Amino acid sequence: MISYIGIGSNQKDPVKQAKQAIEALKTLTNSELTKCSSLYCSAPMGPQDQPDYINAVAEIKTQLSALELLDALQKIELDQGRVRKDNRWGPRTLDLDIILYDNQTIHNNRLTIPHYGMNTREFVLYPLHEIAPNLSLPNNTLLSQLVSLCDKNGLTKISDIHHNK
Ligand code: ROI
Repeated sequence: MISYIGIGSNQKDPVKQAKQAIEALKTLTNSELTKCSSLYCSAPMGPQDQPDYINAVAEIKTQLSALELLDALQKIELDQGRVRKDNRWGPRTLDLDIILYDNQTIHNNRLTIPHYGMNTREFVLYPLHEIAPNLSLPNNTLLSQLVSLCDKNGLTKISDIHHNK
């Protein structure tokens, strides 16, 4: 299966968190990291009294089921100091979301795939489009169509030159 993972952080050196998450994704069992977008800086969606976010999207090829993948991603979040509390819209050290899994639509108590917010979130659509320009969603919507309808809202690509890597 091909799956796309959204990466987000706005705490404790977000660039470092995002890079560390990408390294962790490379070590997922029965999986292979096949592509990764640039890192992007985005304005917070939700309460504005929190720092800007660093966002990216990774493509992985995996034999894990969607729920096994979710478990593995939540373990990475915890390893990187994620504290799950009442902060649904608040700052986080690391958020890893399954954006898409194969061409599947999944609804259960732990997962909604495609990710419910992806169609309107510039910090998901633009990085995803960078690595998968010809993608279509399970309902046959073209990603490029969603991107063309989505305001960038100040989203900027971070040039790695400034982050000595
Ligand atoms: N805002 C931005 N820009 N990026 C995120 O990854 C992000 N994640 C969240 C909320 C709080 C909705 N806002 C975000 O979970």
